[in-house]
Amino acid sequence: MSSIKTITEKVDANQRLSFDEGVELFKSHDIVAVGRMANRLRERLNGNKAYYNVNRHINYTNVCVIDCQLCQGAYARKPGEDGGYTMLLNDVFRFAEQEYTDSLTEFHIVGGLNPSLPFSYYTDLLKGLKERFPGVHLKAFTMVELDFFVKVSKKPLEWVIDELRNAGLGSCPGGGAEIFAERVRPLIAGHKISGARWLEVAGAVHRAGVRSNATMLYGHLETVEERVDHLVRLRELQDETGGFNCFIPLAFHPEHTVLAHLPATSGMDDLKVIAVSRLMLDNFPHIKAYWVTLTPSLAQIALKFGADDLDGTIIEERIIHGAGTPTSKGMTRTTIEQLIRDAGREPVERDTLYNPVQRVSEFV
Ligand code: V47
Repeated sequence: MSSIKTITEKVDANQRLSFDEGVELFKSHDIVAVGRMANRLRERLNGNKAYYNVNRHINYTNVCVIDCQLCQGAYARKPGEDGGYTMLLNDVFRFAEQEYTDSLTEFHIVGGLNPSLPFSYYTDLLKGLKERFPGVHLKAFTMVELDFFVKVSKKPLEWVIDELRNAGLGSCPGGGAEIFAERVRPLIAGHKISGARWLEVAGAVHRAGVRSNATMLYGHLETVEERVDHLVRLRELQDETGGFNCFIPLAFHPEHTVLAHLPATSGMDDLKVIAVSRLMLDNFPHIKAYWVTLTPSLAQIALKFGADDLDGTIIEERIIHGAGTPTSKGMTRTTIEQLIRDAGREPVERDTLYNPVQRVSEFV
């Protein structure tokens, strides 16, 4: 078994950590040592920069045929159930117009698996948004949605990805990964696609030249070994394709879900997940501290524990707010930049693909 000292020496020598070392890091109570190690690697990769973007979320439907314990009731509704909604395309465009400002660079678009929508809904949605907002990057559809589109269209996955890209898809968000391990995945994600399928779809997306993100939902029924397994599987795919931009650990919010009896994650665990993710995912360019699940204060501290990105300004995130996260629904650029500066980091507004955004005007 490696000690924290041996692991530190490996990290400093730029050597890859093993599965067992990942487990060892999760089991350590020395959060300061683990955090310092992750911070050194983060500074080697990203210097003093901390990234954010100006984005808005569009959740086009909450109707979903999957019986995920983590989402049903909190956000998702079964077809025909009270509280379900599906936006007509014109409603999507009207909503986007309301949300749009000159400083917006990304729409983050995800929804439930709604069997009443034809595949053309998704391509028309992208085309309609691209026509109206040609300068805004469309980060749309998780691997779970892409797999569903294959079933809806009855066409190969590669065809689905091509059609979406031709319609304006810029990249894909990292949702739906949950936790890959076969034991625990069905306990939180019902009949959602397997971890192996999620990775297969992500591989096809990357091979088509489209970049994507990856997430891990933690703080429910998973073991630390299952967390490390998730990270190692992502690291292996990234070795193969290089198509992941960023990794986002998502702290589980149990409120309003069928897992409401579970305790919320602790600050120690949240910071440890950020740090261990940074250390294990040595081939991921960015680690995002998602302020919506962590709270802005903890996300700020995470910038010293391995994270280099805070996600965006977001107004109206529905999925995790549906499960009771206490954070506000949006932040201004000024607030995000201040959080970053107060952490001693240099704020960099980025676009979805991490190119710096140059602003000529004052904050909007
Ligand atoms: O896949 C669902 C998670 C994800 C809960 O790619 C929950 O840039 C906590 O993927 N408590 C959607 N989490 C969000 C997501 C995301 C967020 C920000 C940026 C990016 C990106 C992606 O939210 C779902 C699921 O894993 N989730 N319910 C809950 N109760």
